[in-house]
Amino acid sequence: MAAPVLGSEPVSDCLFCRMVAGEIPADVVHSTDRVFAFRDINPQAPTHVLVIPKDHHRTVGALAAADPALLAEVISAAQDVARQEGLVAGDGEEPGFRLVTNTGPQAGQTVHHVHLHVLGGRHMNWPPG
Ligand code: D5M
Repeated sequence: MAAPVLGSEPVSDCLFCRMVAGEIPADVVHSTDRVFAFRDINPQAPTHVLVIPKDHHRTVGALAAADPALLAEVISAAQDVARQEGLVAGDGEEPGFRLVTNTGPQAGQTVHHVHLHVLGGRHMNWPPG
């Protein structure tokens, strides 16, 4: 049996672990054995989906260090969600989407379970606020 990956156990007071466990409702758009995606409760664009690993890792850097294959699955799922939402080239007149992962307080990370924001459906400004 493989050794458990440090930091991957569900955390009882983690909002996103509780959503994965079905204890808190989620508007789920995509789910696999290891990845979960649901609509953001406070959308910042016509499409705003959060893509997370089901395992608990605090940040994208922690996930990359502990389980790089899982990080690749999360990014691949984000691409699947974008395609599903009509944001990939060929699906619409002006397709495109942005992937954001806030890391740490200065970047505005409020939930300490790594998540990719998939944002699309409107023009995005640069630099971001
Ligand atoms: O992003 C954390 C995001 O999590 C933020 O955009 C709101 C979202 N959020 C918080 N609670 C919920 C629930 N219950 N459902 C869906 N989305 C939620 P961050 O980058 O950490 O600021």
